[in-house]
Amino acid sequence: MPKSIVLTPGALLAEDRIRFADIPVNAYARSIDEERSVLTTQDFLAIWQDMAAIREFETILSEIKTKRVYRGVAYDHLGPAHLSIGQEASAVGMAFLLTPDDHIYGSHRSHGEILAKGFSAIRKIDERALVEVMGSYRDGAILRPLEKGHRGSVEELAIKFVIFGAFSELFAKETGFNRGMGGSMHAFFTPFGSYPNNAIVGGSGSIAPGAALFKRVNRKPGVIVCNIGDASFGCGPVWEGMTFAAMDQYRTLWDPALGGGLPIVFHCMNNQYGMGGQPMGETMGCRFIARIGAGVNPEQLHAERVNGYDALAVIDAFRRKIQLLAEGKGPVLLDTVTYRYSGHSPSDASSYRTRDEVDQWQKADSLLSYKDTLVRGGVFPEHDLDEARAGIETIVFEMFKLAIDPQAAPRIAVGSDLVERVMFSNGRVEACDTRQPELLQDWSENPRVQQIRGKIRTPEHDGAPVPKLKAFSVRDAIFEAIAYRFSADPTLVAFGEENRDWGGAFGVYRGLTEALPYHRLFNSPISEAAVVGAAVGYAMEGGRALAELMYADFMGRAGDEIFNQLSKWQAMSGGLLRLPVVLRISVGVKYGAQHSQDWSALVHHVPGLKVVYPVTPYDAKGMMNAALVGTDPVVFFESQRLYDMGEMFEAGGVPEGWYEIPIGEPSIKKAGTDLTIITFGPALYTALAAARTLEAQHGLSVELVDLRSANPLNFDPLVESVRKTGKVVLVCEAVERGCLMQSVAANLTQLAFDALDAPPVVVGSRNWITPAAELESMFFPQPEWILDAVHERIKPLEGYEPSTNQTESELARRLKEGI
Ligand SMILES: Cc1ncc(C[n+]2csc(CCOP(=O)(O)OP(=O)(O)O)c2C)c(N)n1
Ligand SMILES: [Mg+2]
Repeated sequence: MPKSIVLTPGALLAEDRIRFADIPVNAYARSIDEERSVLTTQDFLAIWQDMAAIREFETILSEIKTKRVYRGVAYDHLGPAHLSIGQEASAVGMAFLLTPDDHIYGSHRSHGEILAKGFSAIRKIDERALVEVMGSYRDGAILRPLEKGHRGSVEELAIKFVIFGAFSELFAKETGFNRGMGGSMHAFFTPFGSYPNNAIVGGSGSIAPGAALFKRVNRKPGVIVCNIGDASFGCGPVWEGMTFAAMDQYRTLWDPALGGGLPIVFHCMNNQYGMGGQPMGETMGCRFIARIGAGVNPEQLHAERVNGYDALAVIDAFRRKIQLLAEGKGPVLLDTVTYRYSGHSPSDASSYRTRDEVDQWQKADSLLSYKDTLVRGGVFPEHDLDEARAGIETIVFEMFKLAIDPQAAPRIAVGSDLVERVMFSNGRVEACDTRQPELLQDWSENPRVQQIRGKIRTPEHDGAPVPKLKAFSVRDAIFEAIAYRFSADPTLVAFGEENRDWGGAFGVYRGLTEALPYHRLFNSPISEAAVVGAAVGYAMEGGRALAELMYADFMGRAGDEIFNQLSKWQAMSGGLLRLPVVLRISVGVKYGAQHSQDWSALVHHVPGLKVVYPVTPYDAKGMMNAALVGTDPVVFFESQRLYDMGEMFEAGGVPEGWYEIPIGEPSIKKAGTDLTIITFGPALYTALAAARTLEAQHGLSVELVDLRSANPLNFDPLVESVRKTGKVVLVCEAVERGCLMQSVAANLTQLAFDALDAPPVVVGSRNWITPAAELESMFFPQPEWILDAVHERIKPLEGYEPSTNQTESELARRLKEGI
């Protein structure tokens, strides 16, 4: 809570009443003559053509999915096709006024939106720039097949480009916008302002606010539109995204020069259904999605419900809403009423609605009614409109044929390493923008920096171990790396719960509050999904984000954002997006079952994430430095047990200046010849204690290796160590079943089987809930567990009496019982 906003009982306990304003429903009532004052004849025609193009695009897909042929052309499309036949007016109305600087994020049903956005952008970009965009995009890979035989204008070529790029993407062709790596539900084309569409219902709800944040923080022109369905408003992350976007602080605490509230429209493509569930009347209770705005902020998100069967009504609403965003009055919620006649997907038997209902909407079809409006209004004779529609339909059909042509639009060869290459970007970027980073003070004046200056960075001082209070700690190390990066990269922002005045839940950010303006370090709502989602959106737009989850246990709250969004977008974009996001996750102790779990195994299992867990000040600083100049998403675990830990291993101490520790390189903390102990996380210190006993009392020379990284991971030093010792124990604090060490053990068995005297032994926490602080020694691996495991399963220690049961039969029993 910022001290500048004072809360008094006098004000808060006074009698009052919460008032709501009316939310307009289908209030549009402009005549065609009134529209003529803001739209040109060309505009009216463009709206018509865009709707017709989308209708034809989706009709072709519908026919080939259900009949495998369209107008005599056969094609078997294996992937999904969530069609939006019936929704064209809402897509075109949404996109019509947007410029290429305005970015749309969408859903699994967004073909119409990316086409509409592309067509709209083409009309706002001059010919030279269009040629440049198409020619440079992936070195002309999409453009080349189109140029042959094209005789029309550059604008027509660009229209073909959009349709061909979209069809190709759906059909997993190399000529797709995203090289076929995204497909129907994820396709997008950033140069025309369409950004990722999301197969996770409501997925864009938490991501798009991060994109809007990027616009504000970096003073970029344009607005963000988050196109999601009506049923998506039942998703928690969508609510979190709206809450994040509507935080008071943008207007109460941030520099007004940034522009105020986030420039985002949550745009409900309200087609009345989920798959078959009906939000209105069945699965939700709000009746109108627009009502939700009233619960979010006093402005009620400027919510409005508009007739999405009338493109002109939607355009009118967007014109007014974009103006509000420009005035800093965002965010906005727009509830656009539409209907899809097509099934949810080709397997949809429409068992949830009557034929009569569909017929009524088809009679009210937006193309028919729009045509009628234009003809009656004397804008165009019917014949001209029919001709224009036939013309665009021909182009769509031609582009379909080109996209299924294996010569013009090849698929990546089976055996290609493309997917492998796009999993990580492996880049290095010092600064994501050229402007001066904003800081409120010189670091030399910063109280935290001054405090750190007096600390001892080496394992020993004057021949004695360094007392805890004087030691340069893991907490200081992470702070130092982050503080440096804030001076280097102007786009870097950090946010999460209790990040600012509190100094981060565990004090890592103490000192940053004085140094950074609000927009570079801020408290988020308790919305883990929005914290991670916004970091993803911020990075998609070109910035670098540092997000924080207070406890690893809360990863579940941001599950989709970590497992499906942060991890996958680099690859699903075909390598076009980079996601420089560092997600700091603190692993708890002493707080029991829901606050003390090491969930590193979950993220290790998910492709597309770099995962690290440094536990010494030297490693923590060097790896945070590496993570914050890289271009990949990094999950950065930190142990609450170790924030105060000083350096114990690096004789030269922790450098004050810049250095990097490459992600993926294990560290040999102590050399030895008889036994290898590999650790991950705080188990390093447990293993060190065990190693000392093994050496002192049993004459075993122990090599101690800290993985530091879970993924990527260079196995060479591990194999080398095991080849030398022939024996290996792997220790971590995650529950033993399914932990990272099981996977490392299995790989070592593959890679060094011939050198092993015994199978690798994994010592993890018990397969239980984490018990109370007083009982933790029953749960987390203790040094004696390691000795017992060595004695029972690797090499009997002479005269040794184990104190716990680490035998194979006990392992089998536990596995059988599931505990
Ligand atoms: C998180 C998640 N839950 C469920 C699904 C399966 N699913 C796909 S589309 C859909 C309905 C979505 O309805 P809505 O948000 O209204 O969008 P529409 O399909 O109507 O465009 C469902 C349940 C999913 N893809 N993601
Ligand atoms: Mg819907």
